[in-house]
Amino acid sequence: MSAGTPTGDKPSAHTLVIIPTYNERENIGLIIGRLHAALPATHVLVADDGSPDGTGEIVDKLAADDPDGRIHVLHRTEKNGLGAAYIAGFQWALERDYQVVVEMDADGSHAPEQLHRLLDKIDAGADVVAGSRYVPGGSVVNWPRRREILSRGGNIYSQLALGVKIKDITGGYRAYRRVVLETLDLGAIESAGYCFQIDMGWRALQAGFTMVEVPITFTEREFGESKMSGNIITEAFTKVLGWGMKNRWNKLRALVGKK
Ligand SMILES: Nc1nc2c(ncn2[C@@H]2O[C@H](COP(=O)(O)OP(=O)(O)OP(=O)(O)O)[C@@H](O)[C@H]2O)c(=O)[nH]1
Ligand SMILES: [Mg+2]
Repeated sequence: MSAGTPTGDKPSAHTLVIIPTYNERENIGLIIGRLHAALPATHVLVADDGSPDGTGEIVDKLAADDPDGRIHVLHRTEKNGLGAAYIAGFQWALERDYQVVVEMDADGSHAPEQLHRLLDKIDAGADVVAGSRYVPGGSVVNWPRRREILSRGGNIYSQLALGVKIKDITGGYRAYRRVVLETLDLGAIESAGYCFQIDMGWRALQAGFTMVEVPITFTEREFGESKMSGNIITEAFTKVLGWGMKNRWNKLRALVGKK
């Protein structure tokens, strides 16, 4: 058993990994197989938005064939963005007794073999753990220059606009302690794409939860299509600016009110 294998009554012994999917038939079986090879006791919920390529049905079959009942599927009827799929998955997790909920992409960008790094920090007391490309030891594999500039720029922009020290607040490899999801008003989150991770992180920090980063190796997808679009980037840009300004305004008002 490796150092990172969850045992006993640690929160990580009750982990659900949520994987949102839209047309990931080449990837989904591979990623679930890798996850269970790395951490056999972990449960998975695939939140599929009615993928036309049959991803949902592939997972139905994997679930039926898993004697340990670790694989679950949420069949959603419309493509509504990764954020809405995660919210539905979080609600599903909270109706059951999972203690840790993980976000992971289907496309292999988030290595299941590194999940223990996130879970170890949860077991050590962190509320939210972000897998980070931009802390020492973190890295990105196979990214075109343009993509890296966009990601680094988005993170620097978010740090400045929100005044937070998280180096990779846009990343989508995260672990949440159950209480965080119970506390946040999940129904109020509207962010669809890229912005969803910033939104969740910002809300958790605002609510007073601790967020720590652990280094990860992020590998760009080999199979299937990217869903990144101009709309997603514009949404993030304007929303983050709005949150930062609102926060500073509230602080200023509180300061003036005290005088
Ligand atoms: N359920 C659901 N999942 C989605 C949707 N859009 C994206 N996803 C999934 O969310 C995860 C991340 O999407 P990607 O297309 O990899 O986005 P990305 O990582 O920003 O883009 P790439 O760098 O090109 O991979 C993948 O598992 C997708 O299948 C959606 O509308 N609904
Ligand atoms: Mg991806």
